[in-house]
Formats: sequence, structure tokens, C-alpha cells
Amino acid sequence: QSAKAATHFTPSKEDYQKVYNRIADLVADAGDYDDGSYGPVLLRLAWHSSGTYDKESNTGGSNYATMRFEPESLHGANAGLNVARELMEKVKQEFPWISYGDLWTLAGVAAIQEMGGPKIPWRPGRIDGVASQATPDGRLPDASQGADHLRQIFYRMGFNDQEIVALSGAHALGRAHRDRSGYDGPWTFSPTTVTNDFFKLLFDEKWVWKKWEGPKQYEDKKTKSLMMLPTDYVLTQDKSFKKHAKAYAEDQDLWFKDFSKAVSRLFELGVPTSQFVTSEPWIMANVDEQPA
Ligand code: DDH
Repeated sequence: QSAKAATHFTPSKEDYQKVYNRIADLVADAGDYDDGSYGPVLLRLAWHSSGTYDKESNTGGSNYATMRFEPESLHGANAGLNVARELMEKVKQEFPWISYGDLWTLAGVAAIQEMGGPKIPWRPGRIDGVASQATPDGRLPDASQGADHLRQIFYRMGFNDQEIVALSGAHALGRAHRDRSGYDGPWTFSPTTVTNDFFKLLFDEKWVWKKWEGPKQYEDKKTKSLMMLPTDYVLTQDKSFKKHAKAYAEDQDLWFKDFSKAVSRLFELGVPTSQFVTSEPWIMANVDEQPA
């Protein structure tokens, strides 16, 4: 137990940068895990801890990190995220003063930035909550559904169509796992680099239903090595979603800009403004921007 946790310790931006750096080490040190990076699964943890927000009741979101508790940790949508939570436990041991909500969202920021994505403005202030603050199952999107469902889920968080599409571009990263969601495979050929390839591939490839025993998903006709979920494909079918998806396919800078804004907001859902230690969010430095 660090003396810092016992006394009144007010961490500075430099202290949070140390945590960021430690997370970045772990992201890169993934050995044979998946595609050689923990970045995607860490981003998914940050997103699922934030995306439970409901603006009407002002419940859920990243403030209390309630995914630490059952039954939220056992919700179907969170299958496999124990990998990310256990990894972050190592960082928590080293920096016991950081709250889980700050740690998990900072991990999402580090994952995006270290995998070549845009800067994600971030600030600390989340506090550890209790199990009774956990949200009911069903607040995160169901991949088998369509445009109405996407709007229902994301409007509830306070996002609009453009932001829904911008956020969905996160599927440039990582892969679906048979033993987690039931789906299978990566969305892009570079699942550990942040690019707008998710949008490009949506329009450039021909997507057909995969013939298998698993849940309904698309595969690219040409290589049969990539996948799209029904909720991904609908971004090319719904008129309003399509307009934004096309714009992001044609302009990576535009997507980076909109993705950064939307993710920054996503990670702050459910956190009272008064809890933040700074009114102006910080830009954390990437590992390669710091002296070795
Ligand atoms: Fe996602 N996502 N996601 N997703 N997601 C999965 C994996 C990853 C949906 C379903 C799935 C976002 C939106 C949606 C990431 C980030 C984000 C998987 C596969 C499913 C299923 C899980 C597994 O088997 O391991 C659906 C549905 C939506 C939606 O309706 C919009 C958003 C907004 C983000 C974000 O980060 C902002 C990432 C990263 C992964 C890859 C995880 C991994 O382990 O690799």
C-alpha cells in the first residue's frame, strides 16, 4: 500500500501521465494475445463502462465503474471484458490512488492514442461506487438489430446520428470472439491501428451473409476473412447514417476529429461536472512524444 493513498494526495497531470505510460506498456506487451495488442479490448472496457448511461434517469455511465460487480460483470455484452479488467488491476496495484472509472477511461484514451488514433481530451474525477449503482442489463447495443435499435440506445445516451456513426468507426479495431459474443473475426486488415478502414471497407467490399451455424453476420465476398455485424452494415442502409459513413470513408481527418469529440463525451457520461478536477480536459502525451 502506497503512502500516497493513505495521506491526502492530490495527483497532478504528471501522475496521471505515469498511469497512462504504464497502461501503454501493457497494451504493447500482449505477446500472442489476439493480434498482439490489448488496445482493442481495453477500449471496449472503457466504452461498455460508459455506454450504460441514461440521460432521463441520469444513471449509468463511467462514474462508478460498476462493472466490477455482479451481475453487471456477467451481462452478456460484457463477456470477455474480465481480460481487460484483470489487466487494469495490475495498474491499480501500482497506482492505488486512481479510481477505477478514471483508470478504465484513461486506458481507452491510451489505447486509441497508442494505436495511432487522434488525441482524446480526458480529465479525471470519477469516483468508485457500490454495487447498487449498477445498471440493469440491456443498455448496450445488440448487434443483431437495426437502425431503430441503434437510435434508441444511443439517443438514450444523448448522441445524435452523426455521433452514432462516428463512434461505430471504433470497429476498425479488434475482433469478435466466438466464445465471447458468438460472432467471429476482425472488421479490418489492421485491427491494431486506428484508421477509417471500417467505413472504407463497408462501401468498397461486397458483404454477404456468412454461411455458418453462428449468429447472423456478414463476410466480405472476396477474402471471406473480414466481418460486419448487422448493426455495422445498417450504417450503409439507413439514409441518415449512410451520409455520415460515406463522409468518414472519404475523409479520415474528418472522422478522427469527430471520433475524438464523441469518444471524449462518451467517457464522461454520468460524471457530474463538479467532480472533475479541471474544467478544461487534458491532452495526454503519447509514449513516443516523451523523452525516453
Ligand atoms: Fe463494439 N463490438 N459494438 N463498439 N467493439 C464488439 C467488439 C468491439 C457492438 C458490438 C460488438 C462500439 C459499438 C458497437 C469495440 C468498440 C466499440 C463485439 C465483439 C461486438 C458483438 C465482442 C467479442 O466477441 O469479443 C455494437 C452492436 C455496437 C453498436 O451498435 C454501435 C463502440 C461505440 C465502440 C467504441 O469503442 C467507441 C471494440 C474496440 C471491439 C473489439 C474488442 C476486442 O476484444 O477486440
